[in-house]
Amino acid sequence: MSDWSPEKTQVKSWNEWDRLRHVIVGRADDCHIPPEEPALDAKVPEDSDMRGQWGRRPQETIDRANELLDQFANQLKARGIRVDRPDSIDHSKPVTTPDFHTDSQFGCMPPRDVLLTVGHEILEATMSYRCRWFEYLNYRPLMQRYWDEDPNFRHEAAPKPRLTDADYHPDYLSEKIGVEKRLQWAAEKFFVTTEEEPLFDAADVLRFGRDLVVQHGFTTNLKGIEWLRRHFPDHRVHTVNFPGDPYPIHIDATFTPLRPGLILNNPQRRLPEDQRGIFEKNGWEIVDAAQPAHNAPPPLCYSSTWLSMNVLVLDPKTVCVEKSEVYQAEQMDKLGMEVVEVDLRDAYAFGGGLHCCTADVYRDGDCEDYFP
Ligand code: ABU
Repeated sequence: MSDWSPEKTQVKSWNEWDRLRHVIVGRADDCHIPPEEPALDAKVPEDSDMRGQWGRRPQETIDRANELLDQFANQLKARGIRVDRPDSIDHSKPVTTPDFHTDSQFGCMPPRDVLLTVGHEILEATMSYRCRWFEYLNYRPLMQRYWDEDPNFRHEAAPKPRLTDADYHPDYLSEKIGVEKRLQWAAEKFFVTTEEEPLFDAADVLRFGRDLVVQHGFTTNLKGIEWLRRHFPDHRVHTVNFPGDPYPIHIDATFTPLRPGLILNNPQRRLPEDQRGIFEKNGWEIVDAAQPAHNAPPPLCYSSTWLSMNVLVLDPKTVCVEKSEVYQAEQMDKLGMEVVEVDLRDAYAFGGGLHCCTADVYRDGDCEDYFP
């Protein structure tokens, strides 16, 4: 039985697949390519067109991305889903703290990176890029509204990190590391971020009711995962890593739960055998995701071609898939999902795909134990 009412604001979401009723969709407004900084540089492939560039993104690309994001928001609304949008701050402003300075910020297209909804709580992540230190401000008007309108809403913020040079391994600062070396380091769990202080991005966390599955990689360190464990004492927190990814940030183009019992896994970034225990013991199937339809990401894009599997599940039988990702759509169909096609590829460069550009506010369902 759902207690959802469109007239009443309620924050509640325990997993990635129960029926979606209320969601935030990002905006491309004033999005910038930020100047060089350690954690961001480590993510940009050595042959990428992003290397050496920074500044406000061209207006025509911002307009096109906003057109697609507005269209996606309207598709969701037409299905009866309530949609809220952030209020963009001025991303051209520098970020200066007593510990660091960077000349511009990033944007507010991927709310999933910053906001982690667990039950009645929305938690603002620490973030691990200096240019994203103030990104939560884009969402504060929404958080204030939810606070005023929902007496059960818990608005939380993780401790802001200092992000001094001690947070980053200098080994990653060379431009010519090479993919082989990066893969070796990823397999050894040697990432760009150190264990100086807790760091995590919200998009490294997947919610499975009582269990949270968290990727250890460039944007989330072990102290960040330990912080989440202490912050959510009623949850079990599981650390995972995916050795086949030379640029490991964010779990949502790697491991995608579709419904209870079924997860898509990126075939280039398979979950190691020794981390599959809870899924196997409980009869969950982990299947290889279909190949992306594209050989390369669009221009000036941080993400990989695996945004093909960065889908938004609307309910356990319905999933939004990017329109050009025909192989992914075909696989979803075979897995018994109704596919909603969404045109978003021209917005990928602004911070990701359909999962990235959204953040849950309300899904039906309660906190279940899927791994008893
Ligand atoms: N934010 C999702 C990006 C992950 C990837 O580049 O594969």
